[in-house]
Amino acid sequence: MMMMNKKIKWWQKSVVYQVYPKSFNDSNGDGIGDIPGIQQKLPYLKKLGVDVIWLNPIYQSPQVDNGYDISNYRAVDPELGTMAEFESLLTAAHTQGLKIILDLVVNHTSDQHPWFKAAEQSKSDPHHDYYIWKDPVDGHEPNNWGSSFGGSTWTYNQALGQYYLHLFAKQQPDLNWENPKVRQEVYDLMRFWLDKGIDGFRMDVISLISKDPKYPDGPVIQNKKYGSYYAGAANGPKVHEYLHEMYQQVLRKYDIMTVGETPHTNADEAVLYTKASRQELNMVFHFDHMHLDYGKYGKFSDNRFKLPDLKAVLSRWQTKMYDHDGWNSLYWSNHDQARPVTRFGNDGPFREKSAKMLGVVLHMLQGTPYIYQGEEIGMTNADFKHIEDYQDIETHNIYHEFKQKGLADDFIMRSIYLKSRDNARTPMPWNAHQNAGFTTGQPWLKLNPNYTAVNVAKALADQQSVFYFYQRLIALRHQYAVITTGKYDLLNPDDPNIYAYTRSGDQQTLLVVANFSAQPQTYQIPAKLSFKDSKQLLSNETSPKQIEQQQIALGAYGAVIYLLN
Ligand code: TEU
Ligand code: CA
Repeated sequence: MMMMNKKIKWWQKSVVYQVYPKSFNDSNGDGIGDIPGIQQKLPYLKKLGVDVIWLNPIYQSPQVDNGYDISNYRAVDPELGTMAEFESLLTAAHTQGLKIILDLVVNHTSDQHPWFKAAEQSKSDPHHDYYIWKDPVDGHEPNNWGSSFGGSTWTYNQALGQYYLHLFAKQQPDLNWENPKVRQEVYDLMRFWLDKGIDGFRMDVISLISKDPKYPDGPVIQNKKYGSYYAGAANGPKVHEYLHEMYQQVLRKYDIMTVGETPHTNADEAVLYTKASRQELNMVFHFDHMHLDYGKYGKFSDNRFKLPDLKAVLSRWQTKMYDHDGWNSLYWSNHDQARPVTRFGNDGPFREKSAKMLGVVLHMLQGTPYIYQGEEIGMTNADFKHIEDYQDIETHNIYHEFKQKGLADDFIMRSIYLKSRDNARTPMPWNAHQNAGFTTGQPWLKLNPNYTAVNVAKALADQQSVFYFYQRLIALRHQYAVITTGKYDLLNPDDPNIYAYTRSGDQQTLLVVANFSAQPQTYQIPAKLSFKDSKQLLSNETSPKQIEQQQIALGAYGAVIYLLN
């Protein structure tokens, strides 16, 4: 209803492809993916049919957190290329009809950023107040907050006699958004990139930029040494004021898209970020479906999600955004998450089939879909046997934390296999040759050992591959307006195996039915759903699935999309 009498924005009709530059394609044999490497692969992305490319941080960085620790916002990291190479990539992308959005990481900088270097020199340096410093309380940290990567969020500076705040690693000090000079610095650097012609930003942990001035202790969950910082840092008192100011001063002047990464934000809060009339962001990434398999130690667990919970989460967001003129971003994974076939599908005998099924479920929802590199060929988690094979700071920290707790090695390595961010970061397998065609040198992170079976060359040579199925899903979105504008209705909240929903527009209704189990299932279409004809638009089954007597029979991980009239 909301959408129909409104002009649809380009980013509402777009599909985004996320490129993790370090792991995409290495053009110069140093083992690290780079910007010219991305440019070489633009025809591949064009063939897939996506509209927008999101690049993880490409800025100068000591790489403590793979580019999320920035030491110069106006320079390209030499490992990834030069500014001239970035400009060439942007021009080439635009020439081919692809847009590029960059990652904006402004909750924190690197501790090697000149602002922080100056801030550490003295309390009277004007840059001191660019960061968040607190005096000790009774000789201790000002509160109990624990950092996302383990340990306290506070690090003591002996010379100054003060603690500084870092919600992530200690090399990632948080910026003080209360200081208007900091905000102006941020707006300036945004203009620097927007004036080069980029098409928008993905904003890292933007829900965390405004801290509760009381810095209250956070709740301590079972088995944790530190309290959570979320209560005092997520969706803080001024976050909407800051984003509206950013909109007024910067965003509204450009035809761009913005997507905020917003940990610890529920659907009600997301309306405040994305409702068009509030003039903040276009959409946000929430984590509700990513939390369904958390366990007693948080993210690192060997739990598996339950389908009714997944349906409840996705349905809540679909309805909330539709009813309140917000907009969804849709994703199964990204550079911080496990591979979807392993996590939500079946990476054994039904790898390709379940990858396609997951594609159906996500791509027929309302919102802007994001495809994380490798998802379009059904990449799986990397089963590394040794902790030394992992590179990620979060993985190493959790390994030591779990060891100290005395947890069993089996559980530690299994939860790392299931959840490590490196699952998503293994280099892109382009072919079955040495180093999967990713590099002629030594890859910075090991390849997924299954690259001879799961790679791009193989997918491109097989008309039945996940790649061509994703290509069809993207084409459907471009063809049928109902996928962008239709109203969403969940048909079967409690069914533990099947996810069935409709998208209804003025003229057309889509029916999507997907089997999340390895057993055949029959879905009974509810009587209230009346239609004269049904046309199958796409299925991952080999033979077409007819609707007979209001029933649809699906094989293991089968999925089907019908157009009902
Ligand atoms: O991630 C923010 C975030 O919420 C993380 O805590 C995320 O939940 C975690 O990585 C999951 O294990 C963003 C970036 O996407 C991530 O790569 C960065 O490390 C982080 O911010 C700090 O910039
Ligand atoms: Ca390189």
